[in-house]
This record gives sequence, C-alpha cells and structure tokens, in this order.
Amino acid sequence: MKLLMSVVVLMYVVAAEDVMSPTLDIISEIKKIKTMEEKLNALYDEFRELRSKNEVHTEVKNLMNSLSSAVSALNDAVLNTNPFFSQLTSRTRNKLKQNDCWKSSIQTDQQNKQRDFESLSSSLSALKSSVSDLTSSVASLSSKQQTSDAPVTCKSGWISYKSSCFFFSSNALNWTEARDYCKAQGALLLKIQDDDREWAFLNHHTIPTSYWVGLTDQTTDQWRWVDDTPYTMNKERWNPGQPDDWKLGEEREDCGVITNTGKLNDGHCYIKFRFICRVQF
Ligand SMILES: [Ca+2]
Ligand SMILES: [Ca+2]
Repeated sequence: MKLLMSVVVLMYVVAAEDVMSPTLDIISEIKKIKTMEEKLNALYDEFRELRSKNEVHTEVKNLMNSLSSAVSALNDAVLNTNPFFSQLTSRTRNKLKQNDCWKSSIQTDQQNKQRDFESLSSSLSALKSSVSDLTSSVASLSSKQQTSDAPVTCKSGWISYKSSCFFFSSNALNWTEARDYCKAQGALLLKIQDDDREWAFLNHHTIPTSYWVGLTDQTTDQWRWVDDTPYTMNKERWNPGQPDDWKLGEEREDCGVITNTGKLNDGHCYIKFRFICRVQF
C-alpha cells in the first residue's frame, strides 16, 4: 500500500515539475504532498485497525456460532436424557417409599421384640420368685420332716416313737370308754398311719394281745377315724375275711381292734379290750 502511495506521489511530482517551474510552488506542493501522505498513512492505520476489528468480530461470531451449536447439542442431549432422569427419579422415589416401609416394619418388629423381651423378663422374674418360694418351702418341709422324725419326750407310762407318744393300756375298756379315756388325756384313740415301720412298732407292743384302735363304722357304715377323717381301706392290715360286720343278736361289729395276730378285725364295740392312745406332735 505504501509503495502504491509513493508511486502516486512520484508521478504527481514528475507531473508537477513538467507543469510548474518556480521553486516556491514546488515546496508548497511538496508540503501538501507530505500532508496528504500523512493523512493517507493515518487512513491506512485506521483501515488496518478496522480490518483487525473486523477479523476479531468474525472470530467472535464464529465462536458464538460454535457456542450456540454446542448449547443446542447440549439441549438435545438433555432432552434425550430427560426420560432417563424422569425414570431414575421415579425409581428413587419408589426406593425411598420402600425404605420408609421397611423402616416402619423394622421399627414395629423391634417394638414387638422389646415387648416380648419385657414380658419374658417379667415371666422369668416371676419364675425365679416361684423357684425361690419353692426352695424355701422345701427347706421348711425338710426341717419339719427332720423335726417330725426326731423322738419326743413323753410323760411317764407313754412310749415315744418319732413325733408321737403312745399309751398301751394295761386295763380293758369298751370302745366308747377307751375313746373317752384317750380324749381326757389330750390324746386320740389310735389313728394309724399306713406306714410299715409304724405297724412293726405297734405289733412289737401289741402281739399277742388285742387293743382297740380309733376306727369305727358305727354311725355311717363307712370306716372312719375317731377324729372323723376318712379311712382308706388296706386289706393287708386286716385279718383274712375281715371286716365282716358279723352280727350277734342285734349288734353288728362296728369298732376296729388290733388282734393278737397283729392285724385288724371289726369287733362288737361293747367288748372290753385294752386300747392304745396317741398324741402326735
Ligand atoms: Ca360294721
Ligand atoms: Ca369281724
């Protein structure tokens, strides 16, 4: 561009030399030419700046177009992936709902287990208490048993056996008199425990003599002890065929007696036999 301008100036100068000869005119023209050259240079610089700006603008425009394309592509991508996100969101919500249900179920289960545990603990405490009571009862019974087995001290003429005092009379009375005598002594006409060792003790002191005991079926036709407690029949304690309620005249046999054999018979109550009284502690 500068070259072009210089050629133009030179042609102008040559043309001017041909046309104008005076020196002052030439100097004046040269100044004009320089002024024009400066103006042309300024225009050239301005043109170059404008061209540079235009290039920047083009570049910015291209960048904007690229950016717009990228945004459009991104938007399309977002639109394409939107169903996926929607589905994912739905699944996540469902999972959260399921988690809430599970959490509620687990909490309920834990509460039920806690109640069961408390109930079991309570039952266990009650059971422990019962076991403790039973242990105490067993200890108490054991102590009583030991006490009951211990021999007691009896008044003169009475025999001690375990926790009882026995009186084997040397005189004979009818059954009713014998009952009343024992009662007057603070005792009972003999009430026997169904115990082989006690039977052996009694036989040791009765055989070969007969003794009234506290058994009768006089009022009820059912054998009962003198304290009105029921008697449980044990035929092994009776003589063969007894009790037979044998009738003599108008009288039947209604009173129990240990005979000289050491076994029981029902006899007529008015007969006088020896008798046995017992005080049990
Ligand atoms: Ca009878
Ligand atoms: Ca009989």
